[in-house]
Amino acid sequence: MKKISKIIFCAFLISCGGPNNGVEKQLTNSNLTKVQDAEIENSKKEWVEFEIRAVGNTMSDMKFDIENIQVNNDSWIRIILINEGEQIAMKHNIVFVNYGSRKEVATQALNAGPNMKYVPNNVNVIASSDLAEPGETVILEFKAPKKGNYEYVCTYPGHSESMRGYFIVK
Ligand SMILES: [Cu+2]
Repeated sequence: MKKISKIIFCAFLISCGGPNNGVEKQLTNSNLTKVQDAEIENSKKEWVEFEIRAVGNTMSDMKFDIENIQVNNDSWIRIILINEGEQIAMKHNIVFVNYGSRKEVATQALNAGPNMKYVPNNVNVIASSDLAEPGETVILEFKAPKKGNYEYVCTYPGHSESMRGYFIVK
């Protein structure tokens, strides 16, 4: 157990470009190759990043500040969701769903509840973030689905009608 945790820790240091004087020696060759392969694989990905702010402090003025996103179908998407809300009811997530399934997913989210972070098991869900408390930032990374039209929505109870946007994969 001790050895495994050491290897994981070393891999973490290397992948972060942190101080690694001598730690390579503690990695087996195959582990080192895996780390390098992962880095090469990662550098080949075409990442597109969006900073989306959840703004507003009431049920009537809360919204995402970006309501339209377009990406190419081979891209990897990084969503940085910044919750600028200050009120306790301003808990937000961002859930990407198939076009037309927003209401269905949001309704099921009520039953999914806090243990499932208000994200139901539904085939229409493509990717979903953690819940961001007021003032928090969460990051969601996923590979673009096939070309087509999609939507995104905050599935926290009562938010799905005003907190939403369109996601287009070209
Ligand atoms: Cu919300």
